[in-house]
Amino acid sequence: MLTIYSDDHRLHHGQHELIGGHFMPCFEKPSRADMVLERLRAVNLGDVRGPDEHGREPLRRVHTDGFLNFLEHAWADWQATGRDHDMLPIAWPVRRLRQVEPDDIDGRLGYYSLDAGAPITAGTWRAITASANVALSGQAELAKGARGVFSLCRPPGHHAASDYIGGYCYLNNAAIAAQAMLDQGARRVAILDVDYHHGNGTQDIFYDRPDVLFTSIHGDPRFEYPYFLGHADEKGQGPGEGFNRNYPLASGSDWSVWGQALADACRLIAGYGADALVVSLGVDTFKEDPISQFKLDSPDYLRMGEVIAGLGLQTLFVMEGGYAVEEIGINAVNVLQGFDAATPR
Ligand code: OKP
Ligand code: ZN
Repeated sequence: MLTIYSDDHRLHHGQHELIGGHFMPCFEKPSRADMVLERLRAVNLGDVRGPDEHGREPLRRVHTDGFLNFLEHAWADWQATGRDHDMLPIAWPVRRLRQVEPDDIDGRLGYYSLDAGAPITAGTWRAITASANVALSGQAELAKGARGVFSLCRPPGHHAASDYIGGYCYLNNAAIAAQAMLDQGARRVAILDVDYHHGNGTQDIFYDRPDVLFTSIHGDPRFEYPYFLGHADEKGQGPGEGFNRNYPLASGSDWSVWGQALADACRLIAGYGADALVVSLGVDTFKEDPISQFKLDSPDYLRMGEVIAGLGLQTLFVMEGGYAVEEIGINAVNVLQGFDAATPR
């Protein structure tokens, strides 16, 4: 399987995140991508190439202009106030507050954020646009006929919606790639989000649309981040009703439970008649992940890839989470190897 990867991910390296009231070193760090790349090379999965530049248009198909302009200039606006440490928001427009973009940079940061989990740094814009280009270049390979492609995106994207960042995510790489497929002639695209956390951003972007089926298996939001989306009764709205499906699972879920949710999601995807599949590939479902509560083991990721391959769809794997850095390479690449092994050639 071909991998698309850019070294520019390194330009984004946040210092701290808030966990349980403490500032801790960011779990979402450059070594995550390094470990995946190292494993790809160790097992000779296939070629690795850099992304092509796809420009702003495919980003505008998913994100608002106000949001993109904010992200592009956020660091300069922050520096102009005399600060050169990471940007983190301090106030959010919650219930009954005005949903109006302020002028002040701290106000705008809160306006365009879900949480304080996505620091903006000097290199963030370049890293996140490179990450989106990695997804779009993978999509372009699928358009040329590839059966499966791996977009080794970093930073991840699935918590980012059309107009907010959060949870280590800025641009929604998977949504941008799915939208590009539709814009290039696909009629229906399915998204399978296997990251431990609910893909609230992706769900929100496509919630009222029938041309994207969003399915997600994740920690139950009653007990787990992102807390405010990802329940089983979220089925889509308007023309999108019936095209959203969540599988919130209990803490401690292992493959015996998780694999059943996967089988059911695949049943829905198969019945949907998709032209292509995007997998939001987080491996923070691993039993030793430092911020997650599922119990998948490394061999389970091989099975995950095999089951996904059984759909017989052209598939773009887009890297999302996974914070057990020592095993992130083995687990992510196991999915790709399982997929390749189960694909007739
Ligand atoms: C990003 B992705 C841990 C705090 C959680 C945000 C997690 C973002 C995960 N108790 N903070 O979905 O892997
Ligand atoms: Zn996650």
